[in-house]
Amino acid sequence: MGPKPTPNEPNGENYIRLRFLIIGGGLAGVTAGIALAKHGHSVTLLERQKSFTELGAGIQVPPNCSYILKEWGLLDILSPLATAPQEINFRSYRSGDLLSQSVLVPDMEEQYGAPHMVIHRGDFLSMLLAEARGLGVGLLTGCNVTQIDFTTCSVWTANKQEFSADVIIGADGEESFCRASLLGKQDTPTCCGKLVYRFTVKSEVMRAHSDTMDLVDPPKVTCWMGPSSHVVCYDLPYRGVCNIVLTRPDERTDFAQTGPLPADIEDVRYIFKDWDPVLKRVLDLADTIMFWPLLRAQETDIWTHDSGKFILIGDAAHHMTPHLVQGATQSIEDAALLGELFAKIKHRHQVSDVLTIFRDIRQMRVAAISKRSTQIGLIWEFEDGPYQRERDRQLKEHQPFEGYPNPYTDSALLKWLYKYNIREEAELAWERYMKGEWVGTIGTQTSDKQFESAVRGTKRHATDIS
Ligand SMILES: *[C@@H]1O[C@H](CO)[C@@H](O)[C@H](O)[C@H]1NC(C)=O
Ligand SMILES: CC(=O)N[C@H]1CO[C@H](CO)[C@@H](O)[C@@H]1O
Repeated sequence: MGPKPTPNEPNGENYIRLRFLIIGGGLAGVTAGIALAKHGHSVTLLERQKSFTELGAGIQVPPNCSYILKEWGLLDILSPLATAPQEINFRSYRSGDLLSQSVLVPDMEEQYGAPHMVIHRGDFLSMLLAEARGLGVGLLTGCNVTQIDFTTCSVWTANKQEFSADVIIGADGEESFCRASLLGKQDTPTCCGKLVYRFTVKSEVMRAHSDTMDLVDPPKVTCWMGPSSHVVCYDLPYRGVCNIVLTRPDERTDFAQTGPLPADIEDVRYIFKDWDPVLKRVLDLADTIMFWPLLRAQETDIWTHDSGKFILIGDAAHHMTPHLVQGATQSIEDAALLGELFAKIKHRHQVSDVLTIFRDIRQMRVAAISKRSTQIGLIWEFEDGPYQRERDRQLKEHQPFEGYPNPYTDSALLKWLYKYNIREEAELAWERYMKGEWVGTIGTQTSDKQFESAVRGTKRHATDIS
């Protein structure tokens, strides 16, 4: 007996219910769980920690991410926990001069159909977990997957529990066991020469000082551009804390663990001693600062296994610099596209094709966004000198143009980032697939039975090219 079709279930009587196993309970895994369960699939999620946790305080949710949440009916639950900053201000690191300003309210919602928001990561994850639970996703903690059989689609945890499914999704973050297992080699990410410091200051304390008051009231995002460094600050009123993130270069690679690690506050104050007095004031208000070395995994285009039953998503598959605040958004776009594509599946043997289509679509978009994010990072972090002066002149004196250093006023970029429609993308892809025009797929030309015998003993892809 099949489950009753949900309003989100476009396949009606034809639909098949697949069993998904998601490894990793961060934003990518939990949102994938939601997207798949919404389309009637059965989902079990395995988290290795004893509880679900998100490290770091704030996260920015740009319009296209909030748009997906809106489509899932979650915007009303999210809104009271989140804040829509009025504007983003880019400032010079030394003088604090305003270089460029983008108005976010109401512009983002008017132009892109959903607001740009900021929220505490913990609140965001809790809200998503509640939704996943409500949709019947099995959420299991303390399940440290230590072995995967890609062919039989089974996994084993450190305490010898076995789970199996029709499809396995590896969503276990940057330091991904799934990726190492897929590549068949140790794949420890390495430090990429940058540190990120994070701390919070009580909003009321920020508000009590005349020099820091403006950073939280009215709500806004402030970004200082400095040499090889940048700093982002915004208030999280629901938590009553202001979130501050600082990056700076650091060549050390010998950190005992990957973070969070406690930083010496005096060191941090010293490093930023030549910066805007307002930022120095904020640093004076800090009581603890944690830091993380930024990690970089080997780039890999291999996201799928030849078995056709496994895919990597989220940070386990792709990672990017934080400059377009698209890291979490790209994970959630992964989730949304998985949901849309697996809503269309009609036969079991199409699973491997869906994963191929997913991979092809996502790799192209993620690579382009990642490249752009890295470019913007380089521009934001020019050393003092002619390039920095010219950048600041462009910001101060020029109307926005394509490639402008303030990405939030680059309408060509925003259109590409935010007008991207996952549902349309999935529709078009499915049409092409059904016409037999998706290279690397097989499913439209065969039946489940023929497919089984055709692939038995055959390697599907000689190599995994994108
Ligand atoms: C999971 O298992 C691996 C391998 O045994 C171990 O190194 C790691 O610390 C474990 N993680 C957790 C959270 O238990
Ligand atoms: C992924 C996604 O849902 N994209 C949306 C981004 O926002 C525009 C509105 O500006 C929508 O049309 C897209 O569907």
